[in-house]
Amino acid sequence: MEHAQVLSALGFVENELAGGGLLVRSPIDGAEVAKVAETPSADMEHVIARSRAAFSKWRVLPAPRRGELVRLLGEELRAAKDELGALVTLEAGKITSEGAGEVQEMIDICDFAVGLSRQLYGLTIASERPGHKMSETWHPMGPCGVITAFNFPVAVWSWNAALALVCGNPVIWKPSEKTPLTALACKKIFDRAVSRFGADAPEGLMQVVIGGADIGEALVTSKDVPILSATGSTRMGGIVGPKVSARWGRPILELGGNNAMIVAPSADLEMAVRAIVFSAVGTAGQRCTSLRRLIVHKSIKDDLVTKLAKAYGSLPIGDPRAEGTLIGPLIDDASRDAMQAALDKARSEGGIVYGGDAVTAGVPGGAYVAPALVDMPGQTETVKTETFAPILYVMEYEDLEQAINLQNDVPQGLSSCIFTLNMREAETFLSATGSDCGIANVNIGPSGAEIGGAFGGEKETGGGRESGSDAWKGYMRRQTSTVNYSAELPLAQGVKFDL
Ligand code: UN1
Repeated sequence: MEHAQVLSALGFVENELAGGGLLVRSPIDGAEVAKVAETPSADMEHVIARSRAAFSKWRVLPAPRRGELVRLLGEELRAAKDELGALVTLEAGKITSEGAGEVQEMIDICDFAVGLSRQLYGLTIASERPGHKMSETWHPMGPCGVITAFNFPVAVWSWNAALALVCGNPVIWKPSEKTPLTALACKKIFDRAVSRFGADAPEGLMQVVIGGADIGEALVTSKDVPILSATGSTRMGGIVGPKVSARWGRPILELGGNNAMIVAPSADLEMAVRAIVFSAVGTAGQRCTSLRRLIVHKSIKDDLVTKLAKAYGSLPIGDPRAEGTLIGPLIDDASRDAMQAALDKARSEGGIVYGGDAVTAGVPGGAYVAPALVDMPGQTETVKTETFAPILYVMEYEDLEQAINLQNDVPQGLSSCIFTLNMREAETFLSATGSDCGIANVNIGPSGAEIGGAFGGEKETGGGRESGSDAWKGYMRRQTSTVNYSAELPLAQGVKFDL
């Protein structure tokens, strides 16, 4: 689909995306797609006040009723899947199947959140005092700020928004400046769900704010935004996290990854090669879960590298809209330059680089690159640094303990995996002495997680959890209640305090 077609299919009208101060270019060919109006930073105070007013109404609706809005959102997303996927392709450069897959991830989290809206369970707890009952209840918190990155421009919002909304919290979303259109399209889709839902949805329940650091700063520093979920670089999280904590807000951080795969001697190499290629070069290496380090047993390293080099040699790079393309463009020229700089640095550290060149791929104007395989003599400084591009560093190991140490010896802790048919190795990798990451897989790659599990990681990845499992608890406050239904007033711990 052409730009104009995609935008009008999503309900944008002529001139709606003209004349604003934020220029949007498609990474596919550098063409100007829109000029989006930015939110004046002076408006942020009103945005936050609107969100607080929405909170006072939204929190008293029963959670299953709140879930109904998210159910309708899921329906609207199903109806708009092709168009929104196409806009993700246009604005973020993902291949068509990955654009659609990202929207499917949104639909999945909506389904999950609808079920969750009837399962915001607390505990009952045995009291040590006679005639007493203890329990805990989960309550809404207030406005939830969501700051997202360009690489999953819509799914990450939906993980946060679907949970926040069923948990009783309004949402204020600041998308990446590189991908405002997909956010505005989601707002339109959300508004369609709201109009079907009816008047129970307060005005300002989900707001999108467009702009740069000053807009983000308003969310980060406002005491009226108790939850701030931010996805992006470790550098960004290092600024945002302490500021939110300093005002006693709750940060949910999902930052850098430097994800590894250990390939053991017993591994099914054909399967490993497929998993490696998808996770290292899919999304042009721009997932936070992308595979960046390969730790291969020395007995199979040559064989695996030969197979990989062969697979890398025939990868279709080009226009992400074209059928058969597997690698689209990087988001911009700065990313391509950062990739080239990382490869130069790896060379200076003794790395042997295969591929990695900038290519035109038949589409002038985009930052296209051939993915790089880099044979490294060890885990150097460059290998320990996340570069958001398709670079795969290959290292060898002799025993599993050494492999696990290498896997863990980086500042980041998002995702990890092992390919092995040896049950002892697999279970060791998943044990307390194994991977130190938030995600640890066996015989699948580190990327492409389903929404049912909690998503996030340790160390410089920030420690936050989003999406499935009980990540919803991060969006609510827990209240412990003790009720005395006796006619006595015994104190806990046997304390006597008789008047
Ligand atoms: C991200 O790159 O920020 O596991 C999120 C995955 C996707 C989400 C990635 N489900 O690769």
